[in-house]
Amino acid sequence: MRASEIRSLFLKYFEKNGHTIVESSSLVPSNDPTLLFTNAGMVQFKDCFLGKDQRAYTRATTFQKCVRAGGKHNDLENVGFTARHHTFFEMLGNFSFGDYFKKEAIHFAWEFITAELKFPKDKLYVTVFKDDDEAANIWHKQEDVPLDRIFRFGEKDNFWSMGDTGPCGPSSEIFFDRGEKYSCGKSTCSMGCDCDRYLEFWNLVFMQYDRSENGNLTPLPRPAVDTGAGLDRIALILQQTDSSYGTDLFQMIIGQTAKLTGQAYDSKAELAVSFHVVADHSRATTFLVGDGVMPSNEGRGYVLRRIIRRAIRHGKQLGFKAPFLHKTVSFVVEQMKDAYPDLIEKRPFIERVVLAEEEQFFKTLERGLSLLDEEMAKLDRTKTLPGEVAFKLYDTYGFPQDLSAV
Ligand code: ALA
Repeated sequence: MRASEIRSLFLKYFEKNGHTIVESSSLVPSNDPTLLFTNAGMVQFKDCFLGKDQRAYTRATTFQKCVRAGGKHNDLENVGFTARHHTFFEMLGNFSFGDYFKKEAIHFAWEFITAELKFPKDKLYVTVFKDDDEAANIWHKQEDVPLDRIFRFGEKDNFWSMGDTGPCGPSSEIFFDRGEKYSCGKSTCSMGCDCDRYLEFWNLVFMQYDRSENGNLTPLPRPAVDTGAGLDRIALILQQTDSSYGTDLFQMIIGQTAKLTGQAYDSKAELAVSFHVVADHSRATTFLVGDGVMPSNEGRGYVLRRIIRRAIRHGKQLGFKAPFLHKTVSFVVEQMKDAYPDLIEKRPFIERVVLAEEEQFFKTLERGLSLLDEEMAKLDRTKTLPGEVAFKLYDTYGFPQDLSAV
């Protein structure tokens, strides 16, 4: 099943179950100074959860553009190294604003996964918040999930908050066991292990509280539901690829990048990391610039600048000697324009902004990289770059710290 089919199957299923289809909001949250970027599907509904906004509907469904780089949910440094982390991704979601709660949320998710997507039940596991007997009972009694497939975890894994403040609540996650082949091989590897075997692909948050700046939790006016499923992860499972980079969301972008640089792509070779980083960061760059974020030295613009520079650094590994990112972002537009038609009109602007940023950085890149190489050659096996070198790379050559750390 192609990603485009997954998107529409999801929306259709929830529409059939009384949800209003709402468009993805911008990556720049409107009127929310507490967040750098839209990092989840619920962001555009924050005030609905808080009871400050009344809509014509109490059930909604979306596919939402998200960026998790900088801020509370930050996956930047994992990108390229795992099968599943991205700076930009699309989150499928269904939401209830004081309408249904745990029973229905669990039922919808399970029915969609097992009846519509047809995931085999014997590959699925669920988790609940440690004290949430109610959710555990619903999984077991209502959906027949065996008790030994229901795990309980604490705050870190099963309590979700959008940021340091705002709506939050206990959560219940659904995992797919990809099999022994993807295990890290450690004797401790079991459900919940951070490796690529047990893939968390869906999160149900039972929104119950508003967290204030001093950490106090105030009950929401009405309990609500916020769910999120990673489109790329569902595609990975259905298309049975090694990582999300093997899915149709990425293959064309990677294939075209390989053609452009003249290097073959092999998902198992060391160079694959650089292909993945370039593809991931090209997506984030396309959508961020498309939503009006400009590279700069502060705030959102600085996160974008870091993403662009990291992509260029990896592009160098792939053999690019001149600006290329303005071309890979155009592959992203090709790939995504059916789902996000506004990209067609924005394309010349995105390419212009990216090219200007690339040209500027390429000027200092070579010199910075030779300094970095020289210093790396001096390092022993601890591989710690002295602070003053990292600072010089930043200050003189515009290398953000995470770029030197690649
Ligand atoms: N808001 C929840 C998440 O992002 C669903 O995981």
